[in-house]
Amino acid sequence: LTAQAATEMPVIPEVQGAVVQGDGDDYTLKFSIGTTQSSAQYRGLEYFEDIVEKRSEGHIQVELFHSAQLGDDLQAVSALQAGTLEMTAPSTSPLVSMFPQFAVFDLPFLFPTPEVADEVLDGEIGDRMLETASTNGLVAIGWAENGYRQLTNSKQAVTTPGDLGGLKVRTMQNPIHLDIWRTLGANPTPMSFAELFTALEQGVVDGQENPWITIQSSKFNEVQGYATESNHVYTPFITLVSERFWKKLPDGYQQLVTEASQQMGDYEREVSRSMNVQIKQELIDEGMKITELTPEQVATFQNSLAPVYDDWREKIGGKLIDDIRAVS
Ligand code: EAX
Repeated sequence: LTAQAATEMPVIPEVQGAVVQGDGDDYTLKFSIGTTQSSAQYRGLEYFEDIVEKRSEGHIQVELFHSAQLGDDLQAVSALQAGTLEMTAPSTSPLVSMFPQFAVFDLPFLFPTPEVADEVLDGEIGDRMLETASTNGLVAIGWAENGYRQLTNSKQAVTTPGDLGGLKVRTMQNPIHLDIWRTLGANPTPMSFAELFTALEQGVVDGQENPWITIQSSKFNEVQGYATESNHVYTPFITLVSERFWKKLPDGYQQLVTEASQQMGDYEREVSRSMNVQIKQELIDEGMKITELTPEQVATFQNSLAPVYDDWREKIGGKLIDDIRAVS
């Protein structure tokens, strides 16, 4: 399966662009993420490494870390602020406590298609958000895709909110996600992604929600027999740099890192979309019971979540939501 997956995957593109002259100094750029080495995200990082090392002629050495080796999402962000880690790319959701506007991405069923998400993130709204997030020791330079989230659990097939009664669901550390699962009747517990496999394995929680790629690459399917293709939230990844590191970089290298992060984002989205389809099929082949919701069943979830949407619309501000809606 792995060999087959590799042949169908968008290949890593040739590095484009001229060599960039720095200031003669050498730099080490440690880039850490929470997902594993077999994630679409990690493939994106490999491309980033390739671009930055080639175009700086090795003056910037990129070191990649996966599986939260250097800390979970929030710890990695703190490390950027402290200047002990140069780059990370978390989901936007755990960062809502720092950047309240990111909450908009956690609204249920906001993005009808990935292309709409691309248009919003790569357009004026996304640019504005990168600016807003470039504070407190962080420089935000680009977007990539975590993707549409699907519910998994160890107990039973879930096709209606009624099936969720009392189910212990891990959520990201984010108040909207907590509200979503509470409103649907589940019993949500926020925790970092780094703790999740163990919590599922030990039955601390019965279920979780993440895109298909993460479900497989983090081996959640080994401890979760059921999945529901709910597509309830589309989560972006945001690419962040330590401001302390950024200030040391000559302008040309800042430009190079920014371009590389954008190229990484474009490539990673392609890989993610291709893997997503393939991996869903692999999970089915491996015996996971996946329920595909009918449009009517999706509507039932949407209707149940209308109060969450309305409540957070007020807190987030209707203008931003309307601007995003106008894109789709
Ligand atoms: O960033 O916490 C989560 O479930 C995220 O989807 C995961 O960390 C990937």
